Amino acid sequence: MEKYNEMISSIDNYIYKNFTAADEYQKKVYESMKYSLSSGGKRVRPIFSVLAYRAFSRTEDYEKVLPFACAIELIHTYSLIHDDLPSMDNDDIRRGKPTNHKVYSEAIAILAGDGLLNMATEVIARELENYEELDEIKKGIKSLKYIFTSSGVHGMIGGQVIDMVYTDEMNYDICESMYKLKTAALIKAAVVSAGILAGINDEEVATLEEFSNCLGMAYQIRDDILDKEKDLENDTNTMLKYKSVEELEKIIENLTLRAKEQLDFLDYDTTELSCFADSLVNRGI
Ligand code: GRG
Repeated sequence: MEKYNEMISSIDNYIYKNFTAADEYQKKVYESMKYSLSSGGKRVRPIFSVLAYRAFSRTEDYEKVLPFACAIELIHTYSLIHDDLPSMDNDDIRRGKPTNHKVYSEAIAILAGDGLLNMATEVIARELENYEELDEIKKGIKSLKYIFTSSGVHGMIGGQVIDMVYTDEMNYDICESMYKLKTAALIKAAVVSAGILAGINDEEVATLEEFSNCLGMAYQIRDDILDKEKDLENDTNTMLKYKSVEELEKIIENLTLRAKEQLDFLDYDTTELSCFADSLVNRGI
């Protein structure tokens, strides 16, 4: 990940500049939001936004995608805070540190998650306010819509609902649907919203959706393999309940291949995107 350090600094600067002013009453919730934003996240989704924007706009400059990339990281962070709550996964530790509600209380953790989700909209709206060209405004709104649809009830939230509600009926197929929504949807939001902003057409959007779905699934399955011991201890619903590590390695390989085939259909230089995808699915091995 070292090669992305400069990009991560730009992303982080953009994120933290939203936290400049807080009066006494808001300090606690701001602190709680910043705690989870700065506790060691890899910034996978905003890196995807930047790489996709650079590829599909055919430019090196990525200033324009930063509000969208940053919004997706804010949404990702809220989802992790809420996922750890006693009423959801009830986790004490995330990224090797106490979870948000353990440090700031359950009430503040809920509000910090809400605050981050709200901030995601504010950041994009503030950017759109400065757009002047109609075509640019349309692309910005389409991109915004894509992000919030993918993270909503028909996307990430829907995946979390499957996780919470279908525990007893869980099987391989339900688990696959859950991964598609819970994990792949937000990765898809990052890649596709950046593509839309860069001006790709509907056919290219569909190709990128397939790329992101396959990659998001492979990313989650790699996560399952890496977290095998912990998940077994907590009886977490993962694909390891239905397939062996060897079978899952094969599935990762096929998904990655299918993801990269999609990039070959696109008439852009997607080398960086493909390289980042490889580093994610091969992490820890
Ligand atoms: C509460 C609405 C709501 C949704 C929660 C994201 C999520 C849905 C739950 C978190 C637990 C989980 C297994 C999510 C799957 C996605 C995933 C692999 C998250 C971790 O993403 P990384 O690896 O995390 O990018 P870092 O820590 O690097 O930010």
